[in-house]
Amino acid sequence: MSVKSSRFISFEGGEGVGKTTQIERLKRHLVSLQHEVLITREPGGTEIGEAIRQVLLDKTLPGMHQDTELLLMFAARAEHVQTVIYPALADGVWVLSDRFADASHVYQGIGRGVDAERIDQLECWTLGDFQPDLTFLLDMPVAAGMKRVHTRGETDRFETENLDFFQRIRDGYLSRAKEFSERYRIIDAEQDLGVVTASINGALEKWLE
Ligand code: Z5A
Repeated sequence: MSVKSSRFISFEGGEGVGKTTQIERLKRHLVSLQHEVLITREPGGTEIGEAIRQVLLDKTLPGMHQDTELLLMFAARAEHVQTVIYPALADGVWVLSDRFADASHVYQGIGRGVDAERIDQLECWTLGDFQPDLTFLLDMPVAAGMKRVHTRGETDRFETENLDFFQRIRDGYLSRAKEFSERYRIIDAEQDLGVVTASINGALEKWLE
């Protein structure tokens, strides 16, 4: 794949950390710098991926086996990279994704307890060595993030999990950020909206230097 000046940036973190809000703000910033930008998300980002997302988030379908959950995440991802992400990057478009493969390592691996080797195998099959160029981990205490989500109202199948699960997710992301520190930037997501945005823009500028 020949990539022009494009970059692939993912946003990760637990519940209610502000990924969706900040990704829109980063897009505005990048557009002001004359970049062409595509926002996408996982699970989702394609017609097939969005249909898979509905199944994955449906809380009237409790008790989904962890292997099924993992395979559906990677099925949606295969469609996403092949039909949206790779073509956009090849066209010189910056791609900002609300979650990517790190989420499978953390939610299905550390959260659900799926064997890490299985996740690595699926990742190798569907992505080869393709990774985000940069990953923003929006980090904040679990209870504060859940409070934000619950004031929003309706919850999905994941959001019905307990505090222990989400603490494992937070810890899992922090240890992944440490392991892949060259591409991860940890952002304190508990700060005011504008401060979080400034931290992200500042980290991006440094990364681009
Ligand atoms: N999942 C998985 O298990 N495996 C995988 O491989 C993948 C995903 C890819 C769907 O993800 C679920 O899929 C997710 C992981 C799993 N599990 N859950 N739950 P999602 O990204 O669609 O759902 P989410 O993580 O729950 O996102 P969210 O709840 O929409 O949160 P967010 O996008 O990070 O936050 P937000 O919508 O921007 O903000 C939440 C609220 O807080 C909103 O009212 C904002 O106005 C407010 N907010 C945001 N920032 C601030 C600040 N700084 N101060 C005050 N208030 C703020």
